[in-house]
Amino acid sequence: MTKAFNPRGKTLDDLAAVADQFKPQGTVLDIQEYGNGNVHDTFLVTLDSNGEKHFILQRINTQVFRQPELVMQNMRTVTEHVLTRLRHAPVSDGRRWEVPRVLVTEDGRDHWMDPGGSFWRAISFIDAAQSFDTIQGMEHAGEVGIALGMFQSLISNLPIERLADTLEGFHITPRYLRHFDEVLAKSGAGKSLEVQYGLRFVSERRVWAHLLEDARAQGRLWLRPIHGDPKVNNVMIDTATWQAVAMVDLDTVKPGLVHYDLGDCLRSCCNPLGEETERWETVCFEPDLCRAILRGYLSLASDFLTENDYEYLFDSIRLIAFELGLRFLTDYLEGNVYFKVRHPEHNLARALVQFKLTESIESQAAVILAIIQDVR
Ligand code: GN1
Ligand code: MG
Repeated sequence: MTKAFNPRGKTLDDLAAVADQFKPQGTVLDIQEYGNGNVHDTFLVTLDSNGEKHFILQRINTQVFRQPELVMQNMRTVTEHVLTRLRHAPVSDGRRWEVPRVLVTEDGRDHWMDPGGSFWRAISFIDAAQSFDTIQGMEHAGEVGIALGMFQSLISNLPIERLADTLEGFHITPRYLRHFDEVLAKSGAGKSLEVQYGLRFVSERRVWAHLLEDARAQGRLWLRPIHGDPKVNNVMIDTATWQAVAMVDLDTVKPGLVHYDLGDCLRSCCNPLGEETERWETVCFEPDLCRAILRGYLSLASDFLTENDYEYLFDSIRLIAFELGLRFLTDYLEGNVYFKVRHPEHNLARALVQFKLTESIESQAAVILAIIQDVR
């Protein structure tokens, strides 16, 4: 996971000075860029310490999260809620379950603004655990499902009024469609064959793409606290037991439909080639992985799911894959203003992966629906 050091305009000394704001229990030995996040800049800080040897340092992308203070507020609300709950009722099967903690500055603040106006925060590191960018097999899939079920069930009694909406429109597919139309109207002529395929793909599904929001408007589905980004590499796996031990990346914890979470988790995990593959033509959705994830998930989530929730499960898998493809394609057409890219065509390639995955989900609808029936 750790990549070669790339300070993004900051020297190691600059970053160490930022890290020092968060009262590390020891001297900073090393700072490396960490993980594959598409939005923030993330670093792993290593300390010379007898206590915790690592923590995560992040520069928040304030172009995406316009009110980063609210992101931190939500994160504190959620972690405190979960820790209190776990103190009163520890996880029943004795599994290790951890919650990333927000680290504070000398004066007790949950972030630090550098003189250039960048918003920095620090989060504890989940030790003796690792995450993977692609699914490693059936057992891993089952553990990812358990992690999502555990996370949602631990926050299921947190009133949504206590969570701010930190990213308006997040996972509201009709809003992404509207934005796509605006961007398309402004973009020039001369579209490559891949872009034409993408445009056709979107236009053939736009009426259907309203269905989750319609169900919400009709009162068939309702808002609950959700993770918002439960993709495969946000689940930490214990390196000794191979059990899931934590869900990280709590930026998008906010009120939403649990369907966004489940759809996102399944579109991420059931694509064994991963969302960054260059072999987009061969991307497919693996139903056996879907079964393993749903089994793990429902072992904890079946208590709070309703009949209507089940009714929209298949569509949510299809929809979130489609939606992410739409978001990547829009960003490509807009000039890569949202997701970080390594080359100009990166977001187009990512969009094609999600569209191929959507096609694979559609062509296996009967199989996936049967699995949903089966695991209930
Ligand atoms: C973004 O930054 P990262 O990798 O945690 C995005 C998710 C996407 C994901 C796709 C706030 O998450 O919605 O599913 O990329 N987060 C935001 O990899 O837009
Ligand atoms: Mg994220």
